Amino acid sequence: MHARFSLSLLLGSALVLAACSQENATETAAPAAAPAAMPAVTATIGRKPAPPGAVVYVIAPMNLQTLPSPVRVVFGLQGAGVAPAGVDLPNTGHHHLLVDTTLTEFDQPIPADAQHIHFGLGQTETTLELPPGRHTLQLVLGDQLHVPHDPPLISDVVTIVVTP
Ligand SMILES: [Cu+2]
Repeated sequence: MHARFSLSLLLGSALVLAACSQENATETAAPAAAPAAMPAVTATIGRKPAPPGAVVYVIAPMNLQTLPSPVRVVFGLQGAGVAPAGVDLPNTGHHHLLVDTTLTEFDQPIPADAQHIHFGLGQTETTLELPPGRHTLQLVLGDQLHVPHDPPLISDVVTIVVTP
């Protein structure tokens, strides 16, 4: 039910109406009518609860390391599992690597661009081509819809210097 409902949200409100019970459909169509029962659209997208004690961290490179490009980045995750994007399993997610940026919006899908790299196949490492200079790396886990967990599972920032 949850997966079907979430997928339907991507496909449009018409499918939400078809997929959900009459009660939910009514609230989705008119969230202002029942603000206490279902706090608006954000809650219908929702955020997966983070498994208590779960930690995401950068295994390599080390903070303040100086190294040449390409840079091999290894993702660490404890207390939660890796699942491919689109797979709705409790206590799982897939990695996202933030390069020279950070995340400020946790209630919506993580952007997908050169600075927000998704590993939707469940990868746990990557190799980055980076220009010489100082760079920051940070990992954040996202759920099957690329939305951070609640609270977000986000790593410490790793700062590196790439040599010419
Ligand atoms: Cu993603």
